[in-house]
Amino acid sequence: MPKTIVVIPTYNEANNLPKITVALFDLNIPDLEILIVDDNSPDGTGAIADELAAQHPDAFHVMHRQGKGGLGTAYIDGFRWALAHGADYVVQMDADFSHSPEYIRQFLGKIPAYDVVVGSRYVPGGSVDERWSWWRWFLSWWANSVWVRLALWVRTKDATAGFKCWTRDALERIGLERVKANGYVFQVEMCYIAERLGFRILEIPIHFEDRRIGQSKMDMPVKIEAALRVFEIRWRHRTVKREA
Ligand SMILES: Nc1nc2c(ncn2[C@@H]2O[C@H](COP(=O)(O)OP(=O)(O)OP(=O)(O)O)[C@@H](O)[C@H]2O)c(=O)[nH]1
Ligand SMILES: [Mg+2]
Repeated sequence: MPKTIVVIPTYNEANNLPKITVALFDLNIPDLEILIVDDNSPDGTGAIADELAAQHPDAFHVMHRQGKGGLGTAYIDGFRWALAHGADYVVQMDADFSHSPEYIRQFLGKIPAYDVVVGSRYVPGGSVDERWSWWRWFLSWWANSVWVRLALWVRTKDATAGFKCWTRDALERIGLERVKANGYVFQVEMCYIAERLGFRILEIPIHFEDRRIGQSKMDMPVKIEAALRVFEIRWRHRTVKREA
């Protein structure tokens, strides 16, 4: 049986963590384990994760980091841990139910025929929260379907997607030490390297729901910074090439 490790970074997800854990274990996927990467969340998410680890000692693990270190490094640390602990497949997802655990079965059904499966909002059948204003929808569509595609020439329709399943081999070939982005563009950087390396990438449509608890932090300065950082990514990986 291949081993699947679901890596979930958390910062102040005390209310979501127990629920997402139940939802994941209820999938009854054999050999599925969860790794939480918590950054000493002020709301006590780390202690809740420790309780869950005590309840499921073989299948639930926690990495405690000292303070808010950002989503990108949380994923890199989590991926490294997953590889070191024998994962064949690594799923990345948020704790806030924007990424419905229901899709994981579909992801695993397509792996390992693909190197990475992406839960995509912008392929036919994909959608975003009905509560999004047209302006928010337009900005997100423009960022993904126009800006990133033009700036980086990526073909992936949802280059900022954060819900993915990687094979072990794909993460090893990426070489996690070369991934440097830590904010919202972390997902774009991973996508760009995957395309440069010629990975077989499959986008599966998902419905993306907004977090139910808590407020979004994606304000305009953060968006502009992310938009400009794609050039940094292009420069950094200019020599990365598909292996023969
Ligand atoms: N460990 C860690 N986790 C983080 C950090 N920042 C965000 N996260 C987690 O990463 C996932 C995605 O972050 P979100 O805050 O949901 O980002 P978002 O979906 O763009 O924004 P929202 O609209 O607030 O949902 C969630 O599970 C967060 O708890 C961080 O600095 N460290
Ligand atoms: Mg979110």
